[in-house]
Amino acid sequence: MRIGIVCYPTFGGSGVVATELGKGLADKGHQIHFITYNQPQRLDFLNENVFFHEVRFEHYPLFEYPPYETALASKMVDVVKHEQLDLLHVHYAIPHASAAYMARQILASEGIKIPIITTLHGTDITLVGKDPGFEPVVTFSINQSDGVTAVSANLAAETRDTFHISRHIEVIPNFIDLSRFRKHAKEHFRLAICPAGEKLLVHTSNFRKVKRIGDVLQMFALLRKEIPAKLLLVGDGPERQKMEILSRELHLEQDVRFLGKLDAVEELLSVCDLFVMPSEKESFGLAALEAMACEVPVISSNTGGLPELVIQGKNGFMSDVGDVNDMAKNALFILREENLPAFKAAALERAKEFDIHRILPLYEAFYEHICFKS
Ligand code: GMT
Repeated sequence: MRIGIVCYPTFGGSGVVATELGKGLADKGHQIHFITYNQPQRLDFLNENVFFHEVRFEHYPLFEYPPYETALASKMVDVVKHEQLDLLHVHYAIPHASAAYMARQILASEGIKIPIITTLHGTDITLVGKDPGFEPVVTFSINQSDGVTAVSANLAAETRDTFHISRHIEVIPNFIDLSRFRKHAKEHFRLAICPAGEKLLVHTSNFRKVKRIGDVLQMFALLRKEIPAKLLLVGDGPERQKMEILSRELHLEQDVRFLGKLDAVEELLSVCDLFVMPSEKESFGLAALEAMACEVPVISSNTGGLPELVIQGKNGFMSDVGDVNDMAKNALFILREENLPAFKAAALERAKEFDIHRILPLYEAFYEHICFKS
């Protein structure tokens, strides 16, 4: 098939999923056309089936808010026409689903049919989408998409509830490339950070409020009173500076390192003992799946789609949002010498259930179903 993929090209989970999906489909012989404003972060390879179309437009002094959606819809029209696409698959509803609707209407007026699939990733529904400033357009464009998928059953249910939508939403979970996310032998790095054999905890995110990084630090402060441990914080975003200050206030600066954005996060995860994700909301928790694939168990909140990934007491533990005491207690349990190996093994076993080779066929089947129906 010839498929147009529209996504955010940044480090965010939705962009990562869209890019990895495109790569996987290209490997299976589909022709993939990425349409976005920058080269997607993980599109750093050569493949004869992958094309990148940059959304560009001239800035004009009148535009206090650049009309990205108009430029994106125009680019979609252009690519669908000239590359003879069979399908447009947009990731993250805002503003991709409404831009796709506009493109489909323009193409229809010229006698060209193009089905649209929208994949919902989380904050496009749970945080931004339900804002009254966006809600009518989000509801309309979800209803108008030819097919809609969500990355967890919880997100599908929340979408139906929030937007009073009764249409079918196909649940296709996120996935992982186990040839990249696996245990890498980087013990020298671990030795440098934990010279006295301390336990190593890690959190990766875009440092937004929804991630509750303060809870990571609070829980680590409790844990460190009991055992020697170090914490790595990977990523960057609006909360970073506040968290650096909090880490000093909690007297953790000797044991906490802020590493900023990292490309080869799998190499770092490989040497860690425990991943911490205490988010307020998490539609799926791709970062936790990446950790599991590197044999790292997870301490998380029991929110959103996380219960569809974490198995209580097996590959990790979930606690109520904000319950840092329970998180610290569970972390201590997992990190005990007699428990850690079983949790690590269970983390990998769970990750294997989300192997890209299992999930890609679900997308292909859904594409075929929607194209046949349209
Ligand atoms: O977590 C974020 O803030 C980024 C966001 C995104 O759209 O890039 O992530 C969402 O999509 C990911 C990929 O499907 C999911 O794994 C994350 O759980 C989800 N984030 C939230 O729901 C907060």
